[in-house]
Amino acid sequence: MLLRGFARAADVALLQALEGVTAQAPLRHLVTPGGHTMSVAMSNCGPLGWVSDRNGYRYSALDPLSGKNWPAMPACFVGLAAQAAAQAGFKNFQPDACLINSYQPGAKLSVHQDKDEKDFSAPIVSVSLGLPAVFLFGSASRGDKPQRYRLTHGDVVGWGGPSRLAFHGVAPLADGVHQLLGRRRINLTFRRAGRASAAT
Ligand code: MD3
Ligand code: FE
Repeated sequence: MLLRGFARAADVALLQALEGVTAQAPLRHLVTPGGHTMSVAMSNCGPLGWVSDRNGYRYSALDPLSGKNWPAMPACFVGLAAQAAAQAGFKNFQPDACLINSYQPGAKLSVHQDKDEKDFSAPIVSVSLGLPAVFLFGSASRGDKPQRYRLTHGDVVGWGGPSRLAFHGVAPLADGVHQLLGRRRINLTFRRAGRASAAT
């Protein structure tokens, strides 16, 4: 479900909270198991963070750069993710991981599935900030031609049910200047990476 502009009213608060997070856990370019350095810079907040290195992809409670826990998820992040999930029909979404993706012009994310989480019944909620991106949304099989969506500042998307394991990616970011973020796009993806939370 695409919620156009859902995060717009909170943009300044989100970016301010993000600065606090990246001051503790800086954005960095991870290396894939195949030895390629990713063009997207990443960090995390919350109990679990997604990491990649020569040994594989996984979620870790510790930031490999600092050896310490990832910073806590700011309250404005959690609130927005839960509100968006509810709007998309997922009650009680309690994310335990927030991956922060930072794109500069030319950065891209090749088509992939998100399969490193334990709980596929939970949705993924993504928040786009800054420069617009072309999001590629495929089906459950890699070969199908993906649909293209332009995601702009403040757009929020909830992916659940049959979409949860869809192939997806981001086309190389076109250059531009955004009023708040300059030559940059930030995407926050909220996930349930560990085991399912108890129903309430
Ligand atoms: C659809 N990020 O971090 S967010 C990723 O814009 C990722 O940075 C992209 O793909 C970005 O893994 C897209 C939207 C998204 C995230 C997870 C999904 C879409 C998804 C999982 C399943 C289906
Ligand atoms: Fe993904």
